[in-house]
Amino acid sequence: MNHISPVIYQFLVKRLTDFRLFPPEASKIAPQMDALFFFILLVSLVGLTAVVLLVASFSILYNRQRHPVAVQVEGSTLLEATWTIIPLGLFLMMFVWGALIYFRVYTPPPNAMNIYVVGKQWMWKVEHSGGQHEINALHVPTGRAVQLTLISEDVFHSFSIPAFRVKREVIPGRYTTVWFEATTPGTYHLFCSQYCGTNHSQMTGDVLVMTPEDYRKWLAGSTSGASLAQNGERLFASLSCAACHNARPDARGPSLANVYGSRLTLANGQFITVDEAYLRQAILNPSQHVTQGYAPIMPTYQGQISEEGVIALVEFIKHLDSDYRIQQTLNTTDLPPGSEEKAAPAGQAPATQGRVKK
Ligand code: HEC
Ligand SMILES: [Cu+2]
Repeated sequence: MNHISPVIYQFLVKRLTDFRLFPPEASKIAPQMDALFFFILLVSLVGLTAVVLLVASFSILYNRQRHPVAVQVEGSTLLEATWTIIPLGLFLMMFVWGALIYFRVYTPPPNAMNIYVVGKQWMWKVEHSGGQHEINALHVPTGRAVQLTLISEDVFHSFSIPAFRVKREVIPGRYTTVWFEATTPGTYHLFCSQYCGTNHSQMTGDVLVMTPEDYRKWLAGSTSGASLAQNGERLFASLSCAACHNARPDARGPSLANVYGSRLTLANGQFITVDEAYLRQAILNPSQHVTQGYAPIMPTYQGQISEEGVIALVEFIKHLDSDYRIQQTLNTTDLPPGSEEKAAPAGQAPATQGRVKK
């Protein structure tokens, strides 16, 4: 080994000792995903071997020296049925198996803990609901379903954690979600897996999987003081949302308490279940879906709030379970002139037109 350069030698040693054909399996879905992968790989290899062997042996058995005159074979129903039905069965198996895993991957369990991820050229910004921020890092506990709500601030990205067998497009203007349950503490790679500009290859990070106790300690030690919902409450006040959403009987906008998860009737008669994506749309593009019983007077906030600001507002509205909270917010907001005399006595029933509770 003396005759190769020490740099190359070191490089080779490092590459070969760290070399893995496969990322570790660190999530609940990973072994299931791999089982399907290896099944497909096995079927492909068996198929490939059969084809190569047949081509090779036929070219020897039926070459021109042995068979100077070609014999026409008119067909065999049994043979044709066999090579149609067996592959069809195998492919249908792959399809059904794949579909089952697909539905599992894209349907987060209802009790999943939510973490927001904002992608931008060229970094990942992570927001925990406790207000912890991270850049190019994601801390998660083991044994708990974690849902990621992803959005891009600029171009298309793709969020990928190979050790979890998880990958999802990160799109500007729309929330996408993915979920996983980490099983093994450790540090894993996080990649942007879609070419997104010059420094795409640097859009990487670490996923730090911790035991629940360590995770709790990390959360406590990394808080910035205000939770996402509290930041949202501040924005709600400073953007004067409460001028209309103040839960008074004569309010111009609907009460937002408990709106998350409820079913709204829209002006066009459609029903819609309010989730994060709907709240985001309602703030940035209010004329798209107008709630029944209200005039389309809400201004758009497109371009005025960053994606992180929208996330904070969405979290605030998600956690809003009583009108009391908004009225508190209201007291800290400068009301437009003339709205004071509209103040309703405390305890007044909130405006809940057009809303059906789930
Ligand atoms: C000028 C009054 C006005 C202001 C200011 C206003 N809204 Fe609205 N908002 C409305 C009205 C009216 C509706 C119902 C009609 C519709 O859907 O557009 C509404 C609907 C919504 C909805 C959909 C939920 C539902 O029950 O219909 C959300 C979420 C929302 N607003 C959030 C906000 C936030 C956050 C702000 C501040 C950034 C804000 N609004 C500022 C008037 C307002
Ligand atoms: Cu990217």
